[in-house]
Amino acid sequence: MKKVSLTRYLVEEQREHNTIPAELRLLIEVVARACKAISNNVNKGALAGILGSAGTGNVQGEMQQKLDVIANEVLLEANEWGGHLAAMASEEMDSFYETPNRYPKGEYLLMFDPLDGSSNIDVNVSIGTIFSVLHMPQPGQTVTEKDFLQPGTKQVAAGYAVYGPQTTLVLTVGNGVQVFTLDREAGSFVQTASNIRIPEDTKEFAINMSNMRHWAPPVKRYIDECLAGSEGPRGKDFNMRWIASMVADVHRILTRGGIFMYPWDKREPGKAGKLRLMYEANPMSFLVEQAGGASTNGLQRIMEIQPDALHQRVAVIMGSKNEVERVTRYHHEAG
Ligand code: AHM
Ligand code: MG
Repeated sequence: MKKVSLTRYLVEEQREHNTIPAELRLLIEVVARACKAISNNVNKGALAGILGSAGTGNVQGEMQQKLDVIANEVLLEANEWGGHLAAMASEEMDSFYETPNRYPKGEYLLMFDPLDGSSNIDVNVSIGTIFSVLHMPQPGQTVTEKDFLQPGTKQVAAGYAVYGPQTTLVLTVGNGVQVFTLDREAGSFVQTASNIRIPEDTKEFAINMSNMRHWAPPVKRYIDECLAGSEGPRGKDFNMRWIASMVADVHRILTRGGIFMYPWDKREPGKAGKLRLMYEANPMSFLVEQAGGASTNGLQRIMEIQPDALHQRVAVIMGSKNEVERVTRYHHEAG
């Protein structure tokens, strides 16, 4: 079987489908290289002194881990000089980072959650990096926050790396979802699955059950029906998984199906959920939809939401199409 590296995939994809201009190819390769560096840090763990708290808080008031800060710096440094980016925005930075004047400015905007699943870093459970790419609306102009506030349908590429038993990079440029595994000896990502598809039906759900008392009635109804098993209205037994790293939970769903939910929660009504639209929900929705799944906030397709702030939060329901449509229908029925 021929070994297709990430570089070869990007070159051939451009040749055949014209979806990856040279600047975008450079951008994706640089992000992949940064993920390799983060993966090396993750692997060393305590040996490199990278575990534990950084002693600082981020813009959302969450405590930062050392690895949150390291991963953010690795991504910024890797991407600032290549000439492919106008600016970057990150879950770990208050405002966006414009390409410094000493470097040429490119036509893309990059957004990332540098280290997703921070609560799992110190306990040696899978974590990851999520990224999303947009066009800069007017390349050459000074960047403003408004330039980033484009709906997810405008993404030109999105992906994530999951640092688990293997380091895996999952990518879409709008033409299916491709999976690459890091070959540590060769030092490169090698394609290990192509055009993956999420089964439309599932018997597996992922939600943090400890928040049950705070959920809205449609979410409670859906989970109650799953829990009732073969005796209940669904007529089948469901299994539950919750890794508490969105990358790892969504990776499982892309691999074997399932539904992932981080719903709206009545504790913080104004916030609409825990996960971030620009750094987590949009890129993951793009991947899930490209693999034949669906993704909504309970009422509308996540990728059609017009963002009004960089750090905006959103309720997330994504995965196997028929299940996501069911939960969305329950929301509409509840008015
Ligand atoms: P993070 O980006 O700060 O790590 O937060 C996002 C994570 C998701 O990966 C995961 O699905 C969720 O938070 C877990 O939250 P909880 O600890 O409430 O289960
Ligand atoms: Mg995250």
